[in-house]
Amino acid sequence: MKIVLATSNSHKIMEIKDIIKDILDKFELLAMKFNVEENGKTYEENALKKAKIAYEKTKIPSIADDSGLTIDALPDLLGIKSARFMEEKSYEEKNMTLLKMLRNVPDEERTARFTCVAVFYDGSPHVFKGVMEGKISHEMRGKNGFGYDPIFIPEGYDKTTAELEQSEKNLISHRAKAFRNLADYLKRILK
Ligand code: ITT
Repeated sequence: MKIVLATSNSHKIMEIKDIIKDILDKFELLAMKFNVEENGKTYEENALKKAKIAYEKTKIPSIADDSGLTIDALPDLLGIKSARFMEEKSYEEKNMTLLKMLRNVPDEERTARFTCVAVFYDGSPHVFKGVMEGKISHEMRGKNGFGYDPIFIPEGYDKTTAELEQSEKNLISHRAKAFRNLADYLKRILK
């Protein structure tokens, strides 16, 4: 059996393959890019749109995720618009800008969370959600991961997710939580 992983983000592909590695021998995972306008109002709408377009184009059951960072002190700035914030700029510039905006915000008000909604679409949608709570750091730290990882400190840690090894991030991340549930579902239907 083949399953399409619809994403244009190579970091996501690496993370997802690692998270679901124990079931990767059960099917062939084909990572593919599709042009999708992400204009939904929720992560779920966008993830469903990506997975559905992939399924309609390939006729193969398809997986997609939509994800983002919510910073409580900057409501509405990122969230489902996370990929489009300062779109033409590098993540170094985006992260620096966010840190500047939060310059005078004390630790207890720097709360934030990453959310991921993963959808498996095979003619009908199967939806899995994961959240990782944390706070925004005072400076950029670490080279691993991608996107906003250098400024996000998960709850219970003193390192950013860019300072964690991929395997550590994949134990606790929003994407790991969503995709572990998706993998459990696939295990059941592929039996
Ligand atoms: P696809 O839609 O093609 O999968 P994308 O990068 O556009 O790729 P999203 O629409 O889900 O993905 O946008 C999510 C953005 O949120 C992503 O580009 C990052 O800026 C941020 N983000 C999501 N998960 C993240 C993570 O684990 N670490 C750091 N940043 C993350």
